[in-house]
Amino acid sequence: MKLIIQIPCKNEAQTLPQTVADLPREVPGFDTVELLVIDDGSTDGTSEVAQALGVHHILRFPINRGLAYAFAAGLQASLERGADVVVNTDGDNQYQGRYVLALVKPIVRGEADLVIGDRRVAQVPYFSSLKRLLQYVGSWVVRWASGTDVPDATSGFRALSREAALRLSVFSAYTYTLETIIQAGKRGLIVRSVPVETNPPTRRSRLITSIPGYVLRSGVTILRVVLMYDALRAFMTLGTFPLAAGGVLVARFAYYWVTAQGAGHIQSLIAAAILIIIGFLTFLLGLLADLIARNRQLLEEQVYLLRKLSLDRGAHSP
Ligand SMILES: Nc1nc2c(ncn2[C@@H]2O[C@H](COP(=O)(O)OP(=O)(O)O)[C@@H](O)[C@H]2O)c(=O)[nH]1
Ligand SMILES: [Mg+2]
Repeated sequence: MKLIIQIPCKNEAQTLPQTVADLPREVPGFDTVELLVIDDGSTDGTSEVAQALGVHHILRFPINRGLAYAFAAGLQASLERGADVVVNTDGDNQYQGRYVLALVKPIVRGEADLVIGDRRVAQVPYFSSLKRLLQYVGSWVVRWASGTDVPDATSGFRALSREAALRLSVFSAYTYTLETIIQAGKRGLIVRSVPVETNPPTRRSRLITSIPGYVLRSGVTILRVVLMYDALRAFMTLGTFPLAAGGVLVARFAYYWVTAQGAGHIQSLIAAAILIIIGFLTFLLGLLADLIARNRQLLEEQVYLLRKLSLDRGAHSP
Protein backbone atom coordinates (compact mmCIF):
# COMPACT_ATOMS: atom_id res chain seq x y z
CA MET A 1 0.00 0.00 0.00
CA LYS A 2 1.26 3.42 -0.95
CA LEU A 3 0.29 6.75 0.58
CA ILE A 4 1.03 9.98 -1.22
CA ILE A 5 0.72 13.25 0.69
CA GLN A 6 0.17 16.12 -1.71
CA ILE A 7 0.82 19.77 -0.88
CA PRO A 8 -0.56 22.42 -3.28
CA CYS A 9 1.74 25.44 -2.99
CA LYS A 10 1.72 28.98 -4.16
CA ASN A 11 4.86 30.70 -2.88
CA GLU A 12 5.39 28.53 0.18
CA ALA A 13 9.21 28.51 0.26
CA GLN A 14 9.13 30.02 3.76
CA THR A 15 6.80 27.54 5.40
CA LEU A 16 7.27 24.38 3.32
CA PRO A 17 10.32 23.15 5.31
CA GLN A 18 8.32 23.11 8.57
CA THR A 19 5.29 21.58 6.85
CA VAL A 20 7.41 18.77 5.39
CA ALA A 21 9.31 18.24 8.66
CA ASP A 22 6.02 17.73 10.53
CA LEU A 23 4.63 15.11 8.15
CA PRO A 24 4.97 11.46 9.19
CA ARG A 25 7.33 9.25 7.13
CA GLU A 26 5.77 6.05 8.36
CA VAL A 27 2.07 5.47 8.57
CA PRO A 28 0.50 2.23 9.86
CA GLY A 29 -1.14 0.32 7.03
CA PHE A 30 1.29 1.59 4.35
CA ASP A 31 4.59 0.25 2.99
CA THR A 32 5.54 3.57 1.43
CA VAL A 33 4.79 7.20 2.20
CA GLU A 34 5.74 9.73 -0.47
CA LEU A 35 5.34 13.48 -0.79
CA LEU A 36 4.11 15.43 -3.80
CA VAL A 37 4.44 19.19 -4.07
CA ILE A 38 2.35 20.98 -6.67
CA ASP A 39 4.10 24.25 -7.35
CA ASP A 40 1.49 26.48 -8.92
CA GLY A 41 3.53 29.17 -10.62
CA SER A 42 5.45 30.16 -7.50
CA THR A 43 8.02 32.89 -7.89
CA ASP A 44 9.84 32.37 -4.59
CA GLY A 45 11.68 29.15 -5.43
CA THR A 46 9.14 26.77 -3.86
CA SER A 47 10.17 23.94 -6.23
CA GLU A 48 13.85 24.31 -5.37
CA VAL A 49 13.04 24.25 -1.67
CA ALA A 50 10.92 21.13 -2.19
CA GLN A 51 13.74 19.47 -4.10
CA ALA A 52 16.27 20.32 -1.38
CA LEU A 53 13.89 18.84 1.20
CA GLY A 54 13.86 15.52 -0.67
CA VAL A 55 10.21 15.70 -1.71
CA HIS A 56 9.64 12.65 -3.94
CA HIS A 57 7.49 14.18 -6.66
CA ILE A 58 7.26 17.77 -7.82
CA LEU A 59 4.66 19.02 -10.25
CA ARG A 60 5.37 22.50 -11.52
CA PHE A 61 3.12 24.83 -13.50
CA PRO A 62 4.91 27.78 -15.11
CA ILE A 63 1.87 29.99 -14.50
CA ASN A 64 -0.72 30.06 -11.73
CA ARG A 65 -3.62 27.70 -12.49
CA GLY A 66 -5.58 27.99 -9.26
CA LEU A 67 -5.88 25.80 -6.19
CA ALA A 68 -8.70 23.56 -7.41
CA TYR A 69 -6.86 22.82 -10.65
CA ALA A 70 -3.68 22.07 -8.71
CA PHE A 71 -5.62 19.80 -6.35
CA ALA A 72 -7.09 17.78 -9.23
CA ALA A 73 -3.74 17.60 -11.05
CA GLY A 74 -2.17 16.36 -7.81
CA LEU A 75 -4.75 13.59 -7.51
CA GLN A 76 -4.14 12.47 -11.08
CA ALA A 77 -0.34 12.52 -10.59
CA SER A 78 -0.70 10.56 -7.35
CA LEU A 79 -2.84 7.93 -9.06
CA GLU A 80 -0.27 7.63 -11.85
CA ARG A 81 2.43 7.08 -9.24
CA GLY A 82 0.45 4.23 -7.76
CA ALA A 83 -1.12 5.84 -4.68
CA ASP A 84 -3.71 3.74 -2.87
CA VAL A 85 -4.59 6.68 -0.63
CA VAL A 86 -3.94 10.39 -1.19
CA VAL A 87 -3.78 12.96 1.61
CA ASN A 88 -4.03 16.67 0.85
CA THR A 89 -2.57 19.25 3.21
CA ASP A 90 -1.63 22.95 3.04
CA GLY A 91 1.87 24.32 2.44
CA ASP A 92 1.56 26.92 5.20
CA ASN A 93 1.57 24.18 7.86
CA GLN A 94 -1.96 25.06 8.95
CA TYR A 95 -2.78 21.45 9.78
CA GLN A 96 -0.71 19.44 12.24
CA GLY A 97 1.04 16.73 10.22
CA ARG A 98 0.71 14.04 12.86
CA TYR A 99 -3.03 13.87 12.18
CA VAL A 100 -2.35 12.20 8.82
CA LEU A 101 -2.48 8.92 10.75
CA ALA A 102 -6.00 9.61 12.02
CA LEU A 103 -7.09 10.83 8.61
CA VAL A 104 -6.15 7.69 6.68
CA LYS A 105 -7.34 5.21 9.31
CA PRO A 106 -11.01 4.99 8.21
CA ILE A 107 -9.85 4.42 4.60
CA VAL A 108 -7.34 1.73 5.54
CA ARG A 109 -10.11 -0.02 7.44
CA GLY A 110 -12.35 0.21 4.41
CA GLU A 111 -14.87 2.34 6.28
CA ALA A 112 -14.65 5.52 4.18
CA ASP A 113 -13.67 6.90 0.77
CA LEU A 114 -13.23 10.53 1.75
CA VAL A 115 -12.12 11.66 5.19
CA ILE A 116 -12.24 15.34 6.11
CA GLY A 117 -10.12 16.79 8.92
CA ASP A 118 -12.51 18.68 11.19
CA ARG A 119 -10.72 21.73 12.63
CA ARG A 120 -13.53 22.24 15.17
CA VAL A 121 -13.63 25.84 14.08
CA ALA A 122 -15.82 26.99 16.96
CA GLN A 123 -13.05 26.10 19.42
CA VAL A 124 -10.05 27.34 17.44
CA PRO A 125 -8.93 30.82 18.56
CA TYR A 126 -7.07 31.66 15.31
CA PHE A 127 -10.15 32.18 13.14
CA SER A 128 -11.66 35.64 12.78
CA SER A 129 -15.39 35.80 13.50
CA LEU A 130 -16.09 36.47 9.82
CA LYS A 131 -14.12 33.42 8.67
CA ARG A 132 -15.89 31.40 11.35
CA LEU A 133 -19.29 32.54 10.09
CA LEU A 134 -18.36 31.72 6.49
CA GLN A 135 -17.13 28.29 7.47
CA TYR A 136 -20.34 27.69 9.46
CA VAL A 137 -22.72 28.78 6.70
CA GLY A 138 -20.67 27.05 3.98
CA SER A 139 -20.64 23.79 5.89
CA TRP A 140 -24.37 23.99 6.51
CA VAL A 141 -25.09 24.48 2.82
CA VAL A 142 -22.75 21.64 1.87
CA ARG A 143 -24.38 19.28 4.40
CA TRP A 144 -27.78 20.13 2.97
CA ALA A 145 -26.63 19.76 -0.65
CA SER A 146 -24.56 16.62 -0.19
CA GLY A 147 -26.68 14.69 2.30
CA THR A 148 -23.59 14.14 4.46
CA ASP A 149 -22.85 15.27 8.02
CA VAL A 150 -19.52 17.04 7.39
CA PRO A 151 -18.96 19.62 10.15
CA ASP A 152 -16.01 21.40 8.47
CA ALA A 153 -16.59 21.50 4.73
CA THR A 154 -13.93 24.11 3.93
CA SER A 155 -11.12 22.08 5.46
CA GLY A 156 -8.33 21.30 2.99
CA PHE A 157 -6.90 18.55 5.20
CA ARG A 158 -8.38 15.38 3.79
CA ALA A 159 -7.69 11.83 2.72
CA LEU A 160 -9.09 10.14 -0.37
CA SER A 161 -9.22 6.50 -1.32
CA ARG A 162 -8.04 5.58 -4.81
CA GLU A 163 -11.68 5.07 -5.75
CA ALA A 164 -12.63 8.56 -4.52
CA ALA A 165 -9.67 10.12 -6.36
CA LEU A 166 -10.79 8.38 -9.55
CA ARG A 167 -14.45 9.33 -9.15
CA LEU A 168 -14.23 13.00 -8.26
CA SER A 169 -13.95 15.54 -11.03
CA VAL A 170 -13.23 19.11 -10.05
CA PHE A 171 -14.68 21.62 -12.48
CA SER A 172 -14.17 24.92 -10.76
CA ALA A 173 -10.67 26.37 -10.84
CA TYR A 174 -10.98 28.09 -7.50
CA THR A 175 -12.35 25.95 -4.69
CA TYR A 176 -12.38 22.19 -4.60
CA THR A 177 -13.34 21.80 -0.95
CA LEU A 178 -17.10 22.25 -1.22
CA GLU A 179 -17.84 20.69 -4.59
CA THR A 180 -15.87 17.51 -3.94
CA ILE A 181 -17.93 16.82 -0.79
CA ILE A 182 -21.22 17.38 -2.63
CA GLN A 183 -20.08 15.13 -5.49
CA ALA A 184 -18.92 12.45 -3.08
CA GLY A 185 -22.25 12.56 -1.25
CA LYS A 186 -24.28 12.44 -4.45
CA ARG A 187 -22.24 9.57 -5.91
CA GLY A 188 -22.60 7.41 -2.85
CA LEU A 189 -18.99 7.60 -1.64
CA ILE A 190 -18.69 7.28 2.12
CA VAL A 191 -17.66 10.59 3.68
CA ARG A 192 -16.32 10.70 7.24
CA SER A 193 -14.83 13.40 9.43
CA VAL A 194 -12.16 13.10 12.10
CA PRO A 195 -11.11 15.81 14.56
CA VAL A 196 -7.72 17.42 13.83
CA GLU A 197 -5.70 20.24 15.35
CA THR A 198 -4.30 23.28 13.59
CA ASN A 199 -1.19 25.38 14.12
CA PRO A 200 -1.31 29.13 14.64
CA PRO A 201 -1.38 30.91 11.26
CA THR A 202 2.04 31.58 9.75
CA ARG A 203 0.76 34.27 7.39
CA ARG A 204 -2.40 35.76 5.96
CA SER A 205 -4.62 33.68 3.69
CA ARG A 206 -3.57 33.75 0.05
CA LEU A 207 -6.74 32.07 -1.02
CA ILE A 208 -9.27 34.44 0.46
CA THR A 209 -8.15 37.87 -0.62
CA SER A 210 -11.64 39.30 -0.72
CA ILE A 211 -14.49 37.92 1.36
CA PRO A 212 -17.37 38.98 -0.99
CA GLY A 213 -15.45 37.49 -3.92
CA TYR A 214 -14.93 34.26 -2.03
CA VAL A 215 -18.60 34.01 -1.05
CA LEU A 216 -19.77 34.72 -4.59
CA ARG A 217 -17.44 32.18 -6.19
CA SER A 218 -18.27 29.52 -3.62
CA GLY A 219 -21.99 30.23 -4.01
CA VAL A 220 -21.85 29.84 -7.78
CA THR A 221 -19.85 26.61 -7.45
CA ILE A 222 -22.37 25.13 -5.01
CA LEU A 223 -25.28 26.17 -7.23
CA ARG A 224 -23.70 24.51 -10.25
CA VAL A 225 -23.00 21.26 -8.44
CA VAL A 226 -26.48 21.13 -6.91
CA LEU A 227 -28.11 21.76 -10.30
CA MET A 228 -25.98 19.03 -11.80
CA TYR A 229 -27.41 16.42 -9.47
CA ASP A 230 -30.80 17.78 -8.44
CA ALA A 231 -31.93 19.94 -11.35
CA LEU A 232 -35.44 18.54 -11.56
CA ARG A 233 -36.19 19.03 -7.88
CA ALA A 234 -34.65 22.52 -7.83
CA PHE A 235 -36.59 23.77 -10.86
CA MET A 236 -39.84 22.09 -9.76
CA THR A 237 -39.55 23.82 -6.40
CA LEU A 238 -38.80 27.12 -8.10
CA GLY A 239 -41.69 26.75 -10.56
CA THR A 240 -44.21 25.94 -7.85
CA PHE A 241 -44.25 29.54 -6.59
CA PRO A 242 -45.44 31.29 -9.79
CA LEU A 243 -47.82 28.40 -10.52
CA ALA A 244 -49.39 28.65 -7.06
CA ALA A 245 -49.65 32.43 -7.26
CA GLY A 246 -51.23 32.15 -10.73
CA GLY A 247 -53.67 29.53 -9.43
CA VAL A 248 -54.78 31.78 -6.60
CA LEU A 249 -55.40 34.66 -9.01
CA VAL A 250 -57.43 32.43 -11.34
CA ALA A 251 -59.53 31.26 -8.40
CA ARG A 252 -60.07 34.88 -7.38
CA PHE A 253 -61.15 35.77 -10.90
CA ALA A 254 -63.50 32.79 -11.04
CA TYR A 255 -65.01 33.74 -7.70
CA TYR A 256 -65.82 37.28 -8.88
CA TRP A 257 -66.96 35.96 -12.21
CA VAL A 258 -69.62 33.87 -10.49
CA THR A 259 -70.63 36.33 -7.78
CA ALA A 260 -70.36 39.60 -9.74
CA GLN A 261 -71.51 38.31 -13.11
CA GLY A 262 -68.10 38.58 -14.79
CA ALA A 263 -67.44 42.27 -14.38
CA GLY A 264 -63.82 43.40 -14.21
CA HIS A 265 -60.73 41.65 -12.79
CA ILE A 266 -59.23 41.13 -16.22
CA GLN A 267 -55.93 42.51 -14.94
CA SER A 268 -55.56 39.75 -12.39
CA LEU A 269 -56.48 37.23 -15.08
CA ILE A 270 -53.62 38.53 -17.24
CA ALA A 271 -51.22 38.41 -14.29
CA ALA A 272 -52.39 34.85 -13.58
CA ALA A 273 -51.77 33.78 -17.15
CA ILE A 274 -48.23 35.20 -17.07
CA LEU A 275 -47.44 33.55 -13.74
CA ILE A 276 -48.76 30.19 -14.92
CA ILE A 277 -46.72 30.38 -18.10
CA ILE A 278 -43.58 31.22 -16.11
CA GLY A 279 -44.20 28.32 -13.73
CA PHE A 280 -44.83 25.92 -16.58
CA LEU A 281 -41.68 27.03 -18.42
CA THR A 282 -39.68 26.60 -15.23
CA PHE A 283 -40.95 23.01 -15.00
CA LEU A 284 -39.90 22.43 -18.62
CA LEU A 285 -36.48 23.92 -17.90
CA GLY A 286 -36.18 21.45 -15.01
CA LEU A 287 -36.93 18.55 -17.36
CA LEU A 288 -34.34 19.80 -19.85
CA ALA A 289 -31.72 20.31 -17.14
CA ASP A 290 -32.49 16.83 -15.86
CA LEU A 291 -31.89 15.32 -19.29
CA ILE A 292 -28.58 17.15 -19.58
CA ALA A 293 -27.59 16.05 -16.07
CA ARG A 294 -28.30 12.42 -16.98
CA ASN A 295 -26.04 12.76 -19.97
CA ARG A 296 -23.36 14.21 -17.79
CA GLN A 297 -23.64 11.33 -15.37
CA LEU A 298 -23.07 8.90 -18.22
CA LEU A 299 -20.07 10.94 -19.33
CA GLU A 300 -18.69 10.94 -15.80
CA GLU A 301 -18.98 7.17 -15.70
CA GLN A 302 -17.04 7.00 -18.96
CA VAL A 303 -14.34 9.35 -17.72
CA TYR A 304 -14.04 7.21 -14.60
CA LEU A 305 -13.70 3.99 -16.58
CA LEU A 306 -11.24 5.55 -19.02
CA ARG A 307 -9.08 6.89 -16.23
CA LYS A 308 -9.15 3.56 -14.48
CA LEU A 309 -8.32 1.67 -17.66
CA SER A 310 -5.45 3.93 -18.66
CA LEU A 311 -4.00 3.84 -15.14
CA ASP A 312 -4.22 0.04 -14.97
CA ARG A 313 -2.59 -0.22 -18.36
CA GLY A 314 0.18 2.20 -17.28
CA ALA A 315 0.84 0.08 -14.22
CA HIS A 316 1.21 -3.12 -16.25
CA SER A 317 3.39 -1.78 -19.04
CA PRO A 318 7.14 -2.38 -18.56
N1 LIG B 1 -1.87 25.49 -6.33
C1 LIG B 1 -2.28 26.59 -5.70
N2 LIG B 1 -2.27 26.59 -4.39
C2 LIG B 1 -2.67 27.69 -3.75
C3 LIG B 1 -3.11 28.85 -4.41
N3 LIG B 1 -3.47 29.76 -3.48
C4 LIG B 1 -3.24 29.17 -2.29
N4 LIG B 1 -2.75 27.92 -2.46
C5 LIG B 1 -2.37 26.93 -1.46
O1 LIG B 1 -3.53 26.49 -0.80
C6 LIG B 1 -3.26 26.28 0.56
C7 LIG B 1 -4.19 27.14 1.39
O2 LIG B 1 -3.96 28.50 1.10
P1 LIG B 1 -3.96 29.58 2.22
O3 LIG B 1 -3.47 30.85 1.63
O4 LIG B 1 -3.23 29.07 3.42
O5 LIG B 1 -5.51 29.75 2.52
P2 LIG B 1 -6.35 29.38 3.83
O6 LIG B 1 -6.89 28.02 3.56
O7 LIG B 1 -7.41 30.43 3.85
O8 LIG B 1 -5.43 29.42 4.99
C8 LIG B 1 -1.78 26.60 0.76
O9 LIG B 1 -1.07 25.40 0.70
C9 LIG B 1 -1.46 27.49 -0.41
O10 LIG B 1 -0.12 27.37 -0.82
C10 LIG B 1 -3.09 28.84 -5.84
O11 LIG B 1 -3.43 29.78 -6.52
N5 LIG B 1 -2.67 27.67 -6.42
MG1 LIG C 1 -3.61 28.80 5.45
